[in-house]
Amino acid sequence: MRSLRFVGSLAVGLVLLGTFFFVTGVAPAAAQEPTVIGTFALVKYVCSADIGATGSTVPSTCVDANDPNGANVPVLAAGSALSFLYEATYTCPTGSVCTPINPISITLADNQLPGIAPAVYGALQDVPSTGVIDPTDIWLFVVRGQQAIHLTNTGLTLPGGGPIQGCANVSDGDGARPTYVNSAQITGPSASNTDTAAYCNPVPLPTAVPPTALPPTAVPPTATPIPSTPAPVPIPEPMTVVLFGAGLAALSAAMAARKRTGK
Ligand SMILES: [Ca+2]
Ligand SMILES: [Ca+2]
Repeated sequence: MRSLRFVGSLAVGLVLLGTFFFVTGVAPAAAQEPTVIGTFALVKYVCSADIGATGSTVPSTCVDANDPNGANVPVLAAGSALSFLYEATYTCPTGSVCTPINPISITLADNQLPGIAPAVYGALQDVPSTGVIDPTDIWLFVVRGQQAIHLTNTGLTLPGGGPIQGCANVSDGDGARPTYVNSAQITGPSASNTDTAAYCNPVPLPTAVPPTALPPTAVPPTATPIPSTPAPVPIPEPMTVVLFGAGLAALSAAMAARKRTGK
């Protein structure tokens, strides 16, 4: 009799408990999937500007640039401002209940930026917005204060390796050249993912060539003036003196006198 009353009480209790869960919609803990850590997907961007400390979108100056020879690899002048942006998406396996992740419990490591920890930039999606990374949240992290490296420097070796030959298909059409590639990894509790980004410099302009000294201009020989033909000197005609009259008589007398005197 006592056992019948116990069974009856248990049945009533189960009915009441079932009614409570039906009304509140809260499932008993024993019926839930085990709480798990979700997965992270990482997209690493290279940004051709200082994108600031905070934001809730991926700035237009940022490109994914996974393929070092892709057409979207930015061409950045050496010394120009540069940022890196890291987009982390947290997802939960279907049918599982995932633990929200505290941002400080994940790490972002960039193989070309040893010792630099990306800082929280903002969230593309943050539901609920309670300061933790919930399933379906998308959070952004940033590294600022970078400058594009002069990648053609002789003997340059980057911390994570390279430069490598890339930028074969960028829009300037100047072909392959030394290219920077970095790989970032996000690691949360029991989850990780990697992604890359790349950039290169513009092909240096040809070194200005000083103007070549022109050979002296050949001076055409001065034309020798052709002397003008002197006017012919008139040759005087032989002169015949004809004496007549008194002149002839005087000449004859003078000749006769010279004959007498013997002179
Ligand atoms: Ca990328
Ligand atoms: Ca959140």
